[in-house]
Amino acid sequence: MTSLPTAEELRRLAEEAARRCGVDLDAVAGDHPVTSPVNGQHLLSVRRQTAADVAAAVERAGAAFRQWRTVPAPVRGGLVRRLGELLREHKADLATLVSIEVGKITSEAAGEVQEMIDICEFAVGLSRQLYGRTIASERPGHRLTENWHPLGVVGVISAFNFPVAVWSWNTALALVCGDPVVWKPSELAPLSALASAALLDRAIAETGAPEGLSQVLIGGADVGEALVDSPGIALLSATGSTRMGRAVGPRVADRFGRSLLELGGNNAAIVTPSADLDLTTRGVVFSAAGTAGQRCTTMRRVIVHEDVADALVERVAAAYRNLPIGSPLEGGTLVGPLIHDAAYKGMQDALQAARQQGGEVVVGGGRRLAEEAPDAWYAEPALVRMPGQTDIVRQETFAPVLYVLTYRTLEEAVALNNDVPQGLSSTIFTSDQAEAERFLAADGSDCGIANVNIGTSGAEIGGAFGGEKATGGGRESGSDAWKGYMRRATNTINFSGELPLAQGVEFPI
Ligand code: UN1
Repeated sequence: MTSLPTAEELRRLAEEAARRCGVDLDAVAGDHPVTSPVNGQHLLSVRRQTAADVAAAVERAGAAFRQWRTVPAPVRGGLVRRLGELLREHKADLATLVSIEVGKITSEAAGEVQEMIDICEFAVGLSRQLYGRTIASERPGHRLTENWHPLGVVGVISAFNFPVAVWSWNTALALVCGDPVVWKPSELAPLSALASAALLDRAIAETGAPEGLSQVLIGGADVGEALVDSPGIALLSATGSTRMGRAVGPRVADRFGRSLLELGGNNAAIVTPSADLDLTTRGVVFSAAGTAGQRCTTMRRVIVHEDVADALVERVAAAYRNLPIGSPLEGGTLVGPLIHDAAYKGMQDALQAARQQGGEVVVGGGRRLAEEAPDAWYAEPALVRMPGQTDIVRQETFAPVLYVLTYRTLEEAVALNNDVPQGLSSTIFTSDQAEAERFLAADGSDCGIANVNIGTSGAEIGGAFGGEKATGGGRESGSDAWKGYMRRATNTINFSGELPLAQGVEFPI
């Protein structure tokens, strides 16, 4: 493994990539520091908005809404088509920014931008398919239909771990649905956000769409809170911790706003005796150690049948021992840094708690590259055997810690899968179709995502993405998640010349 890039190298790479995407770095200069987890060093600073700026941004978006809602949806799709083209053109630039700001390895950073391109293509198709229904009316000479209309301004609060894709899921759908977007990106990844927004601004200018459709607010919790409380935000889509969602949900509900919450996960794999252990090992290691354990879909628990537990642990441990950990910008690296010191500390605290609760750390947990980069936090993914589903296992630690539990019966395994507060993603590795079906059935996994013979992470954009319980219940991305971005109007049209009342009611006057 060669050494980590210097701050100068990262700064130059980031500035060049941001400029190519259309960011005017002089115009956005300010006092909000951008630090790279790759070497833990300060790169540059950008301007920070305050709560006072939120009202103005929401107002501009509101003005754009009043125009945009009357533009035919397929025409709105033209804007998203152009955005998709620009994202394709600048895929490598955006991926570089994502790697530098949040430490994703090159392939995963490019994959994140690919998700953005994919959702744009999905949304363009959708712009001709915002279907309502025709419903049989019980009255003669009446037509009963359903129409979907633009909802209003969408607020997006996104997290560091998918600093741009989650915005694009919301934005591509919102725009074809007729809604402007006000975005508060993670304060840890402002450049990736400014670059994405610059591409959208260019698409807006080129297609003649209203300027106010896209607003970005770089800032901290005060900006997020102002967005949450803003009456001009019709839908607030927030990704982050369960603690954040618990604060946001009731505040939005209090003003009768809509919220879409994507919160914590505690995703498990059940591994049955008939599982192909080589395939299982690959699926487990990608989902547990990939993205340095910092996806909301990261696999945090393996619930393995006692007959194959030792064999699986041996395979996963062997893979963990060989994981290339280091600079995410270097080809061949599979595990980059944690986002910051607090993430590393959280991981160490979880490992200590696991040991106290009877766990045994089989491999990993140590720190790497500390001498070379004392402010960067490279951690060895940890594999921990646990005697049961103790308190620490039931919590989400946003770091690469994989707990292994054993089971005897499938009922027991499914009960363990479900017996955590969160309900995002889950999977079963098996060659037995009946076992797979039992896992997917109504009394099987209680998660929003339930897979067979793949990991818990890395979902495609075509399906609805989200989870139950403490995960927040929101669904974004594919399938019919677009309905969350529109309002439904039920229309009854009478062409009979009479006035028959429903339910046989008589009202002679
Ligand atoms: C997230 O971690 O917030 O399924 C989103 C996945 C990605 C999205 C993750 N497509 O892992």
